[in-house]
Amino acid sequence: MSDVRITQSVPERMLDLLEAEGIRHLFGIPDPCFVSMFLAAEARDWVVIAPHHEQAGGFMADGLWRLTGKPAVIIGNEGPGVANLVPAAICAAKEHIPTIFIAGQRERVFDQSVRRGHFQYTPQSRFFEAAMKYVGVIEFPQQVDEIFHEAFRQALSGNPGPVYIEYPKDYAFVEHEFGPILPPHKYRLTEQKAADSAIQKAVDLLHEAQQPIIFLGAGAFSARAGKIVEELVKTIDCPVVQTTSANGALNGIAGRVIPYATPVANDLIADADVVLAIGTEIGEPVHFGTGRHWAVGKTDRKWIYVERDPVAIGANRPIDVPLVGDLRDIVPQLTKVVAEKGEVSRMPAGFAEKCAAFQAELNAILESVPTDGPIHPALLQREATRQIPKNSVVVRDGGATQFWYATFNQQPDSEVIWSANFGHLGTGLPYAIGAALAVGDERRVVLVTGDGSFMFHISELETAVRKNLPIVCIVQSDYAWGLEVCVYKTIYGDDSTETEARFGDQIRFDKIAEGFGAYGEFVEDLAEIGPAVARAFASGRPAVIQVPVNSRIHATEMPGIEELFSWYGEEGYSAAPEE
Ligand SMILES: Cc1ncc(C[n+]2csc(CCOP(=O)(O)OP(=O)(O)O)c2C)c(N)n1
Repeated sequence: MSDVRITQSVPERMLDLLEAEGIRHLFGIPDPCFVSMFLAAEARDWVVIAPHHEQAGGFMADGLWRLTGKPAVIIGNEGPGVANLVPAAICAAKEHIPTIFIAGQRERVFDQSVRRGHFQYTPQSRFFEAAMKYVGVIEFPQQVDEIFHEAFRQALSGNPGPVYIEYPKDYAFVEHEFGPILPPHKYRLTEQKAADSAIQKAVDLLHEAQQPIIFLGAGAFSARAGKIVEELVKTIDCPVVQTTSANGALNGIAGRVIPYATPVANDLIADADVVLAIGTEIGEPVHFGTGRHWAVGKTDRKWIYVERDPVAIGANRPIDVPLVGDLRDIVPQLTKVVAEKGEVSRMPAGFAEKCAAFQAELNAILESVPTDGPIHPALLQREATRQIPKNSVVVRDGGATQFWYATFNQQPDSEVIWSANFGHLGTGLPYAIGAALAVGDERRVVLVTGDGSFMFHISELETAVRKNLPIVCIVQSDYAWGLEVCVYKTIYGDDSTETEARFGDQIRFDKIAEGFGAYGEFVEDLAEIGPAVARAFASGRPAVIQVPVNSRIHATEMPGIEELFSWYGEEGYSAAPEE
């Protein structure tokens, strides 16, 4: 090993260690622990982004990861700033996001202090222990490298997840003599192929199958593995059923990809005798691969599972061929061996016609809904999403709104992100900011959100304005926690009191947007939705289009709500463990 020694400040060292992992963004609010780090980052041409709430900053880091496949960093100020990070930590853990949380802390002398009542001091690392894959507290400068290396090792090995590093103010301006900066492959696993024998077994199964399908989840999306998965799909020549968190991961193989829980996907699953699952937990929203749609047709179908975490194998359902490792390495392995076996087309007859028939059914619904009175949510989604440029990133947030978007979206050629595992409302605008930082001027970012969710972090509109991120926000406004209105009505009937589920109907998001320096429009006329959304894109600024909708229909006629209810019932959990 090189014995080069580098004398540098601890914050500079932390930046070097982050840079070694390809990180060039810092989310966080400045404070004495971090001001020197922020200045040093800017001097290196990093992008420093101060959110208005640390929790939102954590969500921004999440959005950046999903669109780049590189971990991102959120910083919290000693005491309350760190406390505000806890919800983002829990969400990142559930969503498997390897965000690096760096927490400022008061000087180490307070740790063992007998006297009580130190301002902004609390032994804060313990609050993160349950959520984090690793909690590392820097006691001395000479530990900085090993703690950062362990953090990246843990965050990015197995199933990704968040880590916490605490850094005391003692070292904000201290210099230390460090060794050379190591590249990631020297301190963590950066490549993980599956055993050749397992690949062979999987390929044999695929080769013998009558109707194989690929079942694709979020892992393929955030691993940015679209192109290599497309190669595999073309080589096996089979259809893909994708979960809602893989939407848009594949965009070069039109006509082969279908969302889970649609009639076409249900038929495919019923006929499938081999499932190749990639980048999915096979969790509750997909009925653990055993309940509901999986309980129909060839239920003795074989499962091949590409998964990084060895202890996930067999946990949710029995697996015939586990392929343990990084899907970015395993997918090309599979493609190569499948290709060597020779091509056999496995696209089911009539697949394209079935997809077209399903689309025609949805179009017929759109033609049949009322066009007078308050705007029908399906028509809002049709009119607004028609304006979304191809190859955009769409962020979903809200409850009922998400069902309307998912069913009536007219721009299938978008990557879609949302908090699909945790269902954490308020992630939308921050995710959109992270996504916009990732895609830069190349692509547009659109937020489709319910109004309640939008208000969690509405102040981040100012962040979008400050950072010139022209995110277009389409707010489906029912002036209520719509999905909760649905719950009240389902349990207590149509005339029930919906205690605290409704807001005042005077809220004007367009004016709030203008107040932050963004573009805003309030649209009550169906014919004006499209032009207003087009003007929002053309403004080149962050923009908010608020469309009040028929609040009764919004909350009571959601398409696909039975899928959500099915997760909790007989078709979900209780059907899971046995084959
Ligand atoms: C942080 C958080 N708080 C509460 C909930 C429970 N919840 C799920 S949907 C929903 C209503 C969402 O309302 P809104 O954002 O207005 O969207 P809509 O349902 O009207 O489309 C609530 C409160 C949640 N998922 N996340």
